[in-house]
Amino acid sequence: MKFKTALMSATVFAACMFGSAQAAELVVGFSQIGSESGWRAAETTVTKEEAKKRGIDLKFADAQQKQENQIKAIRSFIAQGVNAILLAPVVETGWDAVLKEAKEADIPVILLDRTIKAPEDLYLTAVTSDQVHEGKVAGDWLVKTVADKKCNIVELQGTTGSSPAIARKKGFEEAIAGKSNFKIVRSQTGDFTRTKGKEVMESFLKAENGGKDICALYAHNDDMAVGGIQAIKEAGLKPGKDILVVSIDSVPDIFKAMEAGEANATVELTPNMAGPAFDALDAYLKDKKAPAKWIQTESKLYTQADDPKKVYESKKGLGY
Ligand code: GZL
Repeated sequence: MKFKTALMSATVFAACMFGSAQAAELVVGFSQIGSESGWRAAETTVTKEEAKKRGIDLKFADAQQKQENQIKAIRSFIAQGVNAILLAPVVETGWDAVLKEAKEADIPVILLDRTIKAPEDLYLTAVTSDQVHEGKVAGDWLVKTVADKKCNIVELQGTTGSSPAIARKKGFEEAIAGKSNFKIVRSQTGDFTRTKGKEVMESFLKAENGGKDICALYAHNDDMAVGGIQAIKEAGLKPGKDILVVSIDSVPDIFKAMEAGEANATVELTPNMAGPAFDALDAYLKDKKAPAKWIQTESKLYTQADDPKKVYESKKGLGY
């Protein structure tokens, strides 16, 4: 009998023997990337809340943006004999070996908010948005807003090698493809953080005639956009007017910037990936029916026309 099954039976046996009628508590390991952005911190908050609501014992590990720390955490979860593992994979590649170990230990793995390049049988399902679509929505908004004027764009990319950075770039480029007046003139990673976003935007402004030649900033997340907005202001230009600002996540602070006229559009990403993940896990453990390999979350465009103050308030309690 596999180690895990034996452990589960022993737990259930103990529960029956000592009268605690409630089902054996699920133990789930969560390998989180870190806390690089407001959205990431909200995802952690919501995941812990969703686990508590369900009586799940969540073992949390913060990898501080390092894949090797995520791999170590997964190995530790396997050694502890957890019932399942949640993984928010910092980059797309390098997961096959450790996920094979989880599979051999009969521990299902669910991916949160990013995807990986690995055989699909190595994970139960992935709960993510359509990240190419997010980039396309951002690009379509800019094309509609600028119409046929010349528009030189600077791009703050997410973490190099991560699925959102690759996909959001692809989607945005699809939106401006074939439109000769739109051109990405500078593109560099800001690693999804405000600090790096500001630093890289400063270099873009210097390189582009103090920013006078820049029509728009496209940032793969709001945190880098907020950093970029700071840099634009320090360069003596008006973000949201001299340089349009479009990004992704819809964290509360981007609505504060919108209210001040300093940001123009954002594509919403829910921080609640854990709810659908735990529901899929529950169904799977009950009847071993595998869920679809992709559970897609919604993407919604917000602009200054959407009452930013009201949206900011509505975000309270949703992990922010
Ligand atoms: C996207 C997610 C990204 C967010 C960033 O699904 O992985 O990571 O857009 C976060 O804010 O750093």
